Amino acid sequence: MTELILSLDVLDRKRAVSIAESCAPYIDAIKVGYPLVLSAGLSIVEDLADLALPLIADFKVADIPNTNRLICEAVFAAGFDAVIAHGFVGADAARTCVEVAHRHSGAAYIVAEMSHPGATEFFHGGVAEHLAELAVSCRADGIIAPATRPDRISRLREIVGSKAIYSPGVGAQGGDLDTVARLVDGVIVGRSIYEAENPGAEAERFSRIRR
Ligand code: 3DU
Repeated sequence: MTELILSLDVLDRKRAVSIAESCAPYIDAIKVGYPLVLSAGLSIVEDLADLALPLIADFKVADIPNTNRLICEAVFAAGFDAVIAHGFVGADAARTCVEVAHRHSGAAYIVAEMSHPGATEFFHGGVAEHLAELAVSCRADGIIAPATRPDRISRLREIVGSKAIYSPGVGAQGGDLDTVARLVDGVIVGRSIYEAENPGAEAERFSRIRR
């Protein structure tokens, strides 16, 4: 089963909770990032907790090991179940995120390659492969790989094996749901669902990948 993860990048707390509630039956997790946390505060986690879905903190943590540790401690103390971190800061810094996550019985995912057009400026020449190897050696639970470049997902799968691959970029960024769903453990979808007139109905449509 391929998971469907809702990327809840809306700024209004009430709207966020209402969208999450209507999508809840059709999704496997909710990804919360800076847009929502900076607008609504970390306490949004408490509002979403009633839905009993895993909450992923997409803070793309990218600092020195000590600061990464402090950030990840705050993430798990707030009630998140997983964190997304960058690997380009080096194995020591990325490993710190993984260690904090595992100490809290949570998960940590490393960004291997991003999905937007500009990502190719730096993610080329083996960089993403290196980051995927780093994720494996740091014992991360998985990687983030681009739905907009399915060939790259296949290449990174060769490196991470059975570790999870979660993939943003379907819909609004142009990635094709069915193509990507066959390659990954979870598809991350934001605008195509939360900007829809009926987000719950749209989430249900996307949830065909869970069957
Ligand atoms: O494009 P969407 O609206 O479906 O949202 C995708 C989400 O995934 C959004 O939160 C974005 O910040 C995140 N993301 C990427 O889109 C691409 C990446 O490489 C990593 C995260």
